[in-house]
Amino acid sequence: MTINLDVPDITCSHCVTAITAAVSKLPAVQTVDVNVKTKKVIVSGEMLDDEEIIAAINEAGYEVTA
Ligand SMILES: [Cu+2]
Repeated sequence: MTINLDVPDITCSHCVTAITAAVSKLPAVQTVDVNVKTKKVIVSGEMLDDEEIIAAINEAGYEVTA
């Protein structure tokens, strides 16, 4: 499965690195794609918990809008 999230505050490669690191730590996550242009985070894995992913992104300092 994949989860698609909008994170409007993604502005540079630092943001990409921070969000990728935070989300990659979650055990169910297989891949994390953070796109600076579209400001989207696309997460793939088995049995993903979107609440958990959103919490990890929030902890990294970013808000998820959708
Ligand atoms: Cu940045």
